Amino acid sequence: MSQISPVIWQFLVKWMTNFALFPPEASRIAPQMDALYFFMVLVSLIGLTIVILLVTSFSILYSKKRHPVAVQIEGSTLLEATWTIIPLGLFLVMFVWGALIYFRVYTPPANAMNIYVVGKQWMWKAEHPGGQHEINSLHVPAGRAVQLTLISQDVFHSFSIPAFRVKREAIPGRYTSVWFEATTPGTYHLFCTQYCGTDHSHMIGDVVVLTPDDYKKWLASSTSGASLAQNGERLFASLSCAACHNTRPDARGPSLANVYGSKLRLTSGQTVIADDAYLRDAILNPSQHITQGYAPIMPTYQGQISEEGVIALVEYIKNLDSDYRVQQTTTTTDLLPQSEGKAAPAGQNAAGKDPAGQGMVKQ
Ligand code: HEC
Ligand SMILES: [Cu+2]
Repeated sequence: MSQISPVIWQFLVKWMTNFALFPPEASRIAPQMDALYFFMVLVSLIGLTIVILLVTSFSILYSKKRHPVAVQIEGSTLLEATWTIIPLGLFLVMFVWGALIYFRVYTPPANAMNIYVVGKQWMWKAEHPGGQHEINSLHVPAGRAVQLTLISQDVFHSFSIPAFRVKREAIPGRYTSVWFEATTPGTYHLFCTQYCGTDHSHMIGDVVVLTPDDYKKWLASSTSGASLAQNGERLFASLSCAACHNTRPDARGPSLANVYGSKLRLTSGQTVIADDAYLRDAILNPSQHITQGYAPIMPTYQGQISEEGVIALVEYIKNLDSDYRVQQTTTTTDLLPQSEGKAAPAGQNAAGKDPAGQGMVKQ
């Protein structure tokens, strides 16, 4: 007997770690998520125990041998109220608790650093603001809020990091986001958790959590020479966007400086916030929402720009402060991880120019 139990124990431990049934808790949200999970397991176990006890004791107490003649019971309001209200209370606790965690997971803090992730059959491509890109791996610093902006290039995928307890769908045509703060340096699994075709099972990778110093080193060693915003600047020039979007007084399109995060009034009377998703849509489906005061002359770029290209353009527009130029310093690593919030430092040339003076309708 004493021989067997350590063997079973070892087997259990090995099984738990190797089969990843219970992955490590490597993000800030993970222990909170697990607490709710354990609470639910506990409630279920208590419920199961009560049911089993009642079934066995009743079948003994009220067996045909002891009670040959059945007695009809007409019901008890007290009893029914009890077994309704107690479970209702328990389920409401789970609901509120779950909702609180849900909102926490899907509301990134304002100072989160943003990494774009593009899913496609069958790989994950990550794009860092400094221009570093990687496939089926994701390097992030520990102790810092990281927001992922996800999109798919083809079908639905789902991006999941079990050790962080986060998961989010990557949807074609729409940005979605999720955030986490990794706590422990190490390498963790990354999965696509939505069946997406033949090689779905190969759509896996590693999340590498580095200390902030190592992360800086990694950024420096994997730089591609140009930041996302700079790639966007190049695309902006080569697609002739500047023919309409420029700083000339007779420009045919609105100034895009400072447009990110602003409120735009549309000809339909609606007001919209120009977030990432809106910028993407403004480039691909311009006729869907015309900014007030402008003619619907912007051509669609649907099918002409890759998802990575759109990301670069969006990142470029996000970093335009007053002029159609991004700072050269955005090339490298110094934009991360100290600078909270915006990826690129604000331009020095911000002085004096009022972007709203360009005829942009802003509230
Ligand atoms: C033929 C002129 C023209 C070209 C070329 C053009 N645009 Fe536009 N763009 C406009 C006009 C006019 C609007 C405002 C009306 C509207 O919303 O469609 C606009 C709106 C936008 C908006 C929404 C922001 C706002 O304030 O309304 C974005 C973002 C944008 N353009 C980006 C681009 C990008 C990126 C390119 C190049 C890939 C581009 N545009 C090429 C004329 C143009
Ligand atoms: Cu997939």
